[in-house]
Amino acid sequence: HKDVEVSRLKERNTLVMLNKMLTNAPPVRDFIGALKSANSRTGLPSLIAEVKKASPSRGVLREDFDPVEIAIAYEKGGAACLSVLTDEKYFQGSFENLEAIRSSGVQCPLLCKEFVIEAWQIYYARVKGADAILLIASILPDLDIKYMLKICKMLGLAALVEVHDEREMDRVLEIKGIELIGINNRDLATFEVDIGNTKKLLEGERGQKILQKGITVVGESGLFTPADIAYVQESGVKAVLVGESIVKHKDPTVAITQ
Ligand code: IGP
Repeated sequence: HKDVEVSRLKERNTLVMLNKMLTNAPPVRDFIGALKSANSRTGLPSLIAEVKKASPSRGVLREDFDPVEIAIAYEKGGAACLSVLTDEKYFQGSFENLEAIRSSGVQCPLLCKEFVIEAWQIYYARVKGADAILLIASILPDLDIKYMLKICKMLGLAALVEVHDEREMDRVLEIKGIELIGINNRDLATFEVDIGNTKKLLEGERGQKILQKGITVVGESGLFTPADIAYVQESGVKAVLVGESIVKHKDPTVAITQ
């Protein structure tokens, strides 16, 4: 009983502390707005370019990884927004990277890529300069997603709600207030990639429902060539999230413009 009491107090202290830090947090930029305007300007899916050092399935992607340098190169290449891995355990990312990119003068809105399971992580992301946060449906019960969407709203952050299969898509389509859905082509449990997944989840009634609700859809993972992008665009996505293929390129600016 005492342990529970102590951990509650600790959590309360953390939130009080984070609340104080919020007064010094930089202003939030419009993540979804940036995606929409790039898409309507070019007629192509807008790009969320990912600052990713390593992944559990591919190991280290770039030996000379410098997060700020890569972020600047992405912006120069025309990315609408950036995604910054902050997870340390699997992706060798960090909140320091997020903070460094935010204070480097890069203007693109930033998505914090973290495995969020507790509310304080969202506050923390905001404090470190995020404009949007990832919520992964496969690791969050509906009730948590609803609760976390409220927190995002309160903080002014956009939420990218990520799904991988029909069941998860149907779950999140029942939740009110979702504006941005990511369809992951990679199965986080097996690392298997199928870029046809985006299309599959947008077919038929589901696609209609998403359109009606005015939700912006992002096609995520496993996209390497212009043909891959064209393929997911056909299924109706307004944005794509790309990591490996551009972070590995000698010059990430060139990688984007190709
Ligand atoms: C980028 P890729 O295949 O272009 O490097 O994928 C991005 O979609 C991927 O990193 C990702 C991810 C995630 C990472 C999608 N959802 C959830 C960590 C957690």
